[in-house]
Amino acid sequence: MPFRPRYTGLINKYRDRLPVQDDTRLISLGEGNTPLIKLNNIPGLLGKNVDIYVKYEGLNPTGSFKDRGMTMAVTKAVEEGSKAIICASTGNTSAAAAAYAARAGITAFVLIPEGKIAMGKLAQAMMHGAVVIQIKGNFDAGMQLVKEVAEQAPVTIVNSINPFRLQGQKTAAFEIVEELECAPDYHCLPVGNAGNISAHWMGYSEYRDQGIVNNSPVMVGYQAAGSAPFLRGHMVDNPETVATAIRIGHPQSWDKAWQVKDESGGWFDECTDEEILAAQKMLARKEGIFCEPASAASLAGAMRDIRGGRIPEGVKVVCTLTGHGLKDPDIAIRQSSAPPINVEAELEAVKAAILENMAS
Ligand code: AN7
Repeated sequence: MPFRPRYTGLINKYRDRLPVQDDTRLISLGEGNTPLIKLNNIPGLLGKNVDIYVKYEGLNPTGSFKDRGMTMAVTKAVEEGSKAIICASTGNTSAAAAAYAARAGITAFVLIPEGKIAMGKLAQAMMHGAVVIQIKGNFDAGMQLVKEVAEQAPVTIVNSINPFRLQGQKTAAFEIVEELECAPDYHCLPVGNAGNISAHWMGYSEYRDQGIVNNSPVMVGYQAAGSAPFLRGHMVDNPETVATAIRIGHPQSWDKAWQVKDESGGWFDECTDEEILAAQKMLARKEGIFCEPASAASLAGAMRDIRGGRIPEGVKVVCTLTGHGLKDPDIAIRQSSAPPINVEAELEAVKAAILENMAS
């Protein structure tokens, strides 16, 4: 047969490694199976001999890695008879919760910080029919409220404190190992609540402990400088960053993430907003890959550590690009160096614009 079985999502692919039964009704949108793209141009620009791969999680159904966790969380919520889910979110979790709830035919309540989530994410939550509750406070305040309200109302929390979320998200590590036929030497991620870095480490550890591979990566987490509790060593009360997805001062997976750092021999570091935006732009212009600002923190940090030698030459580095660039069109347009050229709809004017702008 020239045909392969249709890909039907990560729970079906990894069902023997996930907490589901044979007869569990799967709530899936075909998430996972995202490309691992080897960068062609950036290593040369750094003047270093390293293999950098990006795991393009922006190509999940709702445009971020959250879908990996949400397919599991909503599948289990429905299995347990829940009729409503709830989350606090900087945007991507709310988009994923809204979509998977729609798919399942249940209600999603999402608490978001007013004025601080990217336009694409708000559009998604609204379009999928979630009940969007904007609070006059940040993600951390929303998270606290969600925990309190879930004790008094029949709603299932689908933030990453829901253990099924991390189970789903660990499959990204499986995919990387399968493609590289080994674990990478270094794996760099942006860190907000630190759920994703913890989930990746679970996945890598599982494959290593079961002898599927004999190595596991050094895990490196990068935070935005204005929202960097792991660098400060304590919670941060008024986090700020252009990368609104990781504008989080009270990470929910605090202990887990420190354990990941220790067990993997890794580290945390911080990137300024300028470094994050520069990396986002470099990836878009030199490699043709568009990620959102938070995602670019992984590459911004990795590039700095490769230049400085903390990540040595001759190694394989994977950077997770957690969300798609289209999530946040405002930031992209605002920092674009080449605004559109306005001309009359005439041949001479278009020709002149082309000749003036030919790369020499
Ligand atoms: C693009 O949507 O917390 O360290 O509420 O959207 O696992 O929290 C988003 C987090 C990185 C950080 N990149 O991941 C939310 C939310 C993007 C993100 C992170 C987020 P964690």
